[in-house]
Amino acid sequence: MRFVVTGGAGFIGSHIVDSLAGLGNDVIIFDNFISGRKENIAHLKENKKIKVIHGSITDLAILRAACESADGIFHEAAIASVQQSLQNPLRTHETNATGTLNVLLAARDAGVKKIVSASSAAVYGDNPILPKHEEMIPEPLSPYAVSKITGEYYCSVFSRLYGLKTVSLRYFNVYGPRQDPRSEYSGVISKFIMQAILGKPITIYGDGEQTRDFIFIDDVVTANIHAMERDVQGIFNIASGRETSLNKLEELVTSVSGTKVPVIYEPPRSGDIRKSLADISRARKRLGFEPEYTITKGLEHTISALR
Ligand code: UD2
Repeated sequence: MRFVVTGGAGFIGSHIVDSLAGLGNDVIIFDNFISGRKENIAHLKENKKIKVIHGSITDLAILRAACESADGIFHEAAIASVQQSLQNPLRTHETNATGTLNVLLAARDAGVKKIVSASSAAVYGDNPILPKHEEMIPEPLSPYAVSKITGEYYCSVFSRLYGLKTVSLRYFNVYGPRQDPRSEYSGVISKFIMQAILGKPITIYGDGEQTRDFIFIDDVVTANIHAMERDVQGIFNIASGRETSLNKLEELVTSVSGTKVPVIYEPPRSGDIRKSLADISRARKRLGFEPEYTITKGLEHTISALR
């Protein structure tokens, strides 16, 4: 089959491309290479079934050309940062909300059968009720969260109005190889690992008792493939269903990497969510999703890749 992966050179997108390529599919990697990186897809250079289109999802004409004769689209392209959305809400809206609308329009007009689109746990906001389940009323607290819930609404409307099948996956805290640790807002696991490997102090914002539901990249890829293959539509939490505190995470990173580095506690980040845990029963039941990686196993893979 033929698939388009928007954001196909990014952290999550490039792993989806690997999986699709491994199954013998034709794949179009669609990426503007702002956060996507050539290194993430360099190993696919010789694969004749993979094509790279350098373009932005804000450009409907290039998207249309990319989506011609595609069977399905994995839509991962986004500005995936809450903090950047606070600084430039319009840019986040253009890429994440209008960009998703463009992908849906291109898909509809090209007769694409299905879109699996990346959403985020950010749509739940700081509602203290745990675990978060898909029926809860969204409480977006940032332009990023608004842009993601808007993308979800467009998906469901396109499914109702035009018969385009859509799935939105609400990712919780995804981690794994190729997650870039170098930006100020990189995922905490990639940062902790980098600091541990370099022998630098690990920084914890707040008291470290905040929790996250961390999910390893390979489990996220499996969820995407199931969402495309199965006759399902709608919204699904993609997470491990387990809560890990930042203090526990620091212990795990140092013990798995066999390093000993000082821990520095700094004031909490403004807007930081205190607790995060997903109810994954809907994904289990309807996607056949079962996370395979414990946090320890996922950390082992991520540490050896980053080394
Ligand atoms: C995650 C997503 C984000 C958005 C958001 C929705 C990632 C990387 N980001 O943000 O895109 O969907 O959820 O709520 O998955 N921390 C430290 N030290 C560090 C870095 C972080 O203590 O050096 C803390 C941080 O204050 C937070 C936790 O670690 O309490 C997780 O931070 P993060 O940036 O990895 O992800 P999060 O949950 O803010």
